Amino acid sequence: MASLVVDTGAAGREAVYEATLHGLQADPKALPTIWLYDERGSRLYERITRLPEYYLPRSEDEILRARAPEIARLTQASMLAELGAGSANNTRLLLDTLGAFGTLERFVPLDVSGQALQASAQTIAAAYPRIAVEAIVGDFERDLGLLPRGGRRLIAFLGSTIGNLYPDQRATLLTDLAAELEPHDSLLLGIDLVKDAARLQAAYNDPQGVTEAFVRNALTAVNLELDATFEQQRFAYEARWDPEEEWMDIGFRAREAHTVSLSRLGLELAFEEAEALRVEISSKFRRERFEHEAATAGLRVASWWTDHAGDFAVALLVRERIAGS
Ligand code: AVJ
Repeated sequence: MASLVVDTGAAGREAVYEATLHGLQADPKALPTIWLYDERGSRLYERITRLPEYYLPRSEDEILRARAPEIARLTQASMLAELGAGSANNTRLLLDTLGAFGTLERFVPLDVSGQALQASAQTIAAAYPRIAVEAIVGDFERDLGLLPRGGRRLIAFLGSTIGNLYPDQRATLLTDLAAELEPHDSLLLGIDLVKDAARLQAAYNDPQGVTEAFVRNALTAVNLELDATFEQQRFAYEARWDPEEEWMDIGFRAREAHTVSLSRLGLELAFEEAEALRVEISSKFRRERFEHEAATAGLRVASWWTDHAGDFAVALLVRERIAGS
């Protein structure tokens, strides 16, 4: 049986509204990325993962398939915690291998979406009767302290979700993770790598328009929950590679000057013609810089694996031992 251990749902929504108010008043205007992942958004993201242009999940899968036995041997994990678990697709690969290796006792998925989490936790619990499944509804930027302690823990944060965070948020998360890690714990990160701009651009501009529908759904979700008046036809979808920041900048441009109201936030929002509304960034990484960032946070990259094409990396990190302690 899967059990729902903690539900931070209600408090979480207030934080989302606060962040939304904040983001929409910033320059450039931005909607928190979390609006992408309501039930419909999660289904659309599932479709994205099957698009030929969207290489990320297949590259990560190739790496995990090749390296799962090594990961099991190196970590000897008794607990697998997965941050932003979503539908937990790649997780099964880890569960299979860690389970067969014989050390694994519990699986702790943490996700903001209670519905998606409940469903996947139940499926996993049914498929792995010897593993205890303890789901946590929570936000990985706030709720790391809710992860159970003890044993050898492997905390997985896959799918390059870390790329959605701004550099300062990423530094905070890595520092928090370093603080959370006990000496025998480890962290498994999936990270997308910098590559040819045309391929990156194509991965977020599929001709079927699935990605556009996914990003547009954020406006629909905000309209529904915050009594907002975003009109789809007044915004053009835009996903472009920013070579300075080395991230995909994903969102909209206002087709004309107009005002949007968000009643529940008490906000009237004026857009100029061609003004941007960002919905997410998707940062791409380089090994050396990433290792430096990790070190600054108190983490050491113990292993770094890529797919055959060098598109994507999976990194295994441990807490950096501080000299003298
Ligand atoms: C789920 C964060 C990995 O950044 O590539 C896919 C989300 N957005 N297409 C990404 C996404 C548009 C995705 N992550």
